Amino acid sequence: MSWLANPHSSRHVLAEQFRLGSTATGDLTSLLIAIQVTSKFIANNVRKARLINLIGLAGETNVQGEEQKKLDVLSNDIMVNALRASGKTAVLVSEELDDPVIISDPRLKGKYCVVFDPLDGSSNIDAGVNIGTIFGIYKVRDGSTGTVEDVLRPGREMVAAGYTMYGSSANLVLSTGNGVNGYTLDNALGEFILTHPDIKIPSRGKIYSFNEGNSCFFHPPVINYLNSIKFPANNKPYSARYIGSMVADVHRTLLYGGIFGYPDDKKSKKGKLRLLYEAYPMAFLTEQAGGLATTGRMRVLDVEPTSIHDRSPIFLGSKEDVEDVMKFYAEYD
Ligand code: AFP
Repeated sequence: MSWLANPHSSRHVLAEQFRLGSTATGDLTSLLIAIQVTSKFIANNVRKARLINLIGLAGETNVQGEEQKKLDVLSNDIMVNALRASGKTAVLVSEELDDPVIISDPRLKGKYCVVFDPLDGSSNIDAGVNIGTIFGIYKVRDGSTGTVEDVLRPGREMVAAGYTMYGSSANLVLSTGNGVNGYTLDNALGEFILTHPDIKIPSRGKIYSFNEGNSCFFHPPVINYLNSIKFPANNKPYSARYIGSMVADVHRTLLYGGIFGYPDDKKSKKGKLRLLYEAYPMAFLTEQAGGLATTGRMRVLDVEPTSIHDRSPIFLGSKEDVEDVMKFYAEYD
């Protein structure tokens, strides 16, 4: 098995770093190791949540107007504290915080910016459904001391992106721009083991993943696309799978192929999902795995953000499936 030759993910991350070029200093590796530690911490809390009374609301509302769960708040604190303490970051953006965190202490300031959703899919927590942490990493612009402008940049400028899914096991899926690797947390060793090297999405899948409960709001290209895969000429309709937890829906799409979509519609003018810390990292991983990610009209990674909590429509997955949905959009332009 491939992981026997290269058993520890931190060692694998180091190997990735060497491929980034001679100017690499190891800072990105250190930052990725800090993120791995936060994932272990959060995974541990998710597993024990019911037992240590972490299920339920924290009594606050986040910037999206959503009620925060205790685990959301705790996961956010873990991420902010660990990333600040890593000494490798300059700017942090979290789904749970209205404003970016600017690291001002010169002893802690680094050259990377991390955008993250500490616990995505948290409405599923109480039901024990898979949830996850999503993150994307930018390097501060040349000459910048670390401002919000360093993260108001298209996703194509990210230097790394990934997620950790907390399910029957904790799975870390990561790209530093050289393909995508998947790691599984071995609880006995306390290490993420490389179990899914060089993930590639099949060029076409058989599964679609949309919240069709919103169908009455969908625009014609989406309705027509969905009809084309549910009532196909060849009588082989796609299967529907929708968990409502982006990390889990994207994880399945990366491994099995098919398409995940959360479009804009008559009710949600820009869709629901957040650009910086949901759409960009997942689009980055999808492209690195050989798939595509589009808003319907343009590449997700080319969208220019205007604020840190921007939303964006997204369709991602197998290349041919995403091209199909783009054709339906092209008919309406
Ligand atoms: P929560 O964190 O509020 O559960 O939202 C999860 C999420 O942002 C994303 O993970 C899902 O793909 C999407 O929302 C599901 O949204 P719907 O419930 O509208 O289908």
